[in-house]
Amino acid sequence: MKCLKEKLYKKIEQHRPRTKRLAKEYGDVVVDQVKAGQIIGGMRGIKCLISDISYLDPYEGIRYRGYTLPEVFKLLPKPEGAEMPYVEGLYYLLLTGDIPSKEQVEALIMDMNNRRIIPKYVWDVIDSFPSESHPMAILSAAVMSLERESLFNVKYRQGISKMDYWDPTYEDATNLLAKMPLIGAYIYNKLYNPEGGHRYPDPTLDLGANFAYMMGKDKPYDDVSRMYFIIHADHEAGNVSAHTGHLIASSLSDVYYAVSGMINGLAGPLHGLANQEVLRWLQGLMEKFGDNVPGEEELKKYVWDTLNSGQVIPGYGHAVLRKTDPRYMVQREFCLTHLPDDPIFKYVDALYKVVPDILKEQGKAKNPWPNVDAQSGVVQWHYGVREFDFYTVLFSIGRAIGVLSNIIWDRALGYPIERPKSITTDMLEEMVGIRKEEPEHA
Ligand code: HAX
Repeated sequence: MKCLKEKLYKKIEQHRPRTKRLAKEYGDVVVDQVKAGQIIGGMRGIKCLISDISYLDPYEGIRYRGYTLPEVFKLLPKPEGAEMPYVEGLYYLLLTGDIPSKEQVEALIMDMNNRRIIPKYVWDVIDSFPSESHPMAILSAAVMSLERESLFNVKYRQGISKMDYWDPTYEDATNLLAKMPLIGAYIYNKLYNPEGGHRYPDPTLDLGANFAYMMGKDKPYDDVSRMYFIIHADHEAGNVSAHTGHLIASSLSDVYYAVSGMINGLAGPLHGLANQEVLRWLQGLMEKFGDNVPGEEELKKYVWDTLNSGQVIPGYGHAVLRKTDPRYMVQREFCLTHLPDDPIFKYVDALYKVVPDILKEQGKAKNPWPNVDAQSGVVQWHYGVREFDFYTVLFSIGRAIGVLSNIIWDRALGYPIERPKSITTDMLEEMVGIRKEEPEHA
């Protein structure tokens, strides 16, 4: 794909002196300090990673290359008659920082369509899994199995210069991105639609429309897919999935290892799996009350019961955000337009009115507002994807766009292997001034 790759190379050449200058001339400037609470608290808030792909402001939410989500949805080119933009356009934006023209996106779509062929052994790997396996485990293994296709590894063994690492990484990343929707749809059909559900991709379609086609879903599921993959693409660099991908790739493991690891990190209920947990939690509520949303008091009781049993409210809270997640709002607006009477949407909306106040009253969660996962299952459910174990696979396809873009830039800017320092509890106690007690047996 000459056009995007050439543009990317120009951007890389422009950016390299900035990174070099920071490292050489400003390496000793202090930009943050680390508190003991951050060391035992999951490194929360420590400024120690760099990513130009996206930035997450606690009150404003995510910006991709400086653009808010509403701006991204407005500015990126769309297929004829579609409500949502091309996913491929987002990949272009994340890689270059520029909003592409429709022609540029169409050229990229054609290029990605040529990268969709999947070796038979990948289907065999997927087929070899028992049908009770979690789709995230299957996805991770399928991506891992593709590792033998890595061009980066071939070039590395041939002695490629460090300055050129980004090039085969771009090839690997774009190949993987083109293939992931096929793998995801194949997993869905294997697990939930085994009687003839599998469809080969249609080379005339863009990524979102092709995914809908392979899932066997009619319009507007193509727009749902585009929206879903775009909002999940990146959330700056410190979240578990993005950080895992970056960390693995920092040892020069190829993108297949990195994205498989990213998928494994996303599969935790505090992160990507929260979207399936939201549906599971909602079902408990709906089993009790059916399609008629109960009154506030009954909802409040259900929320308090969950909290009092020691569980978290899935889909609420965030490590960085301190307001309602704009990714939640994008989906809420879609629901208000397309499925205002959907019973689950009504539940989700009713909960939005009671959960934040309850979390505030409980006084533990730093952010009482809903995150992306509180809404995303609702949309999928409405359009017939009701096997909620599958939802995080959709998240993974979206998240791969950001993680892969970041890895290409990591290689282009020559970021080193990641290696923070750990200390022992004894050391930390000493650093904060805790005096050692006499051992009991002394
Ligand atoms: N329900 C109940 N309690 C919550 C809560 C929620 N939704 N969110 C936070 N808390 C609790 C924490 O468990 C913690 O309790 P303890 O002090 O007893 O350990 C306390 O409030 C302080 O936590 P915090 O600082 O506000 O939140 P963290 O940065 O530690 O964690 C999480 C952020 C997203 C993991 C957290 O808010 C949570 O568990 N939310 C529910 C699960 C969820 O929706 N995850 C998806 C997040 C978005 C995402 O990554 N998507 O992929």
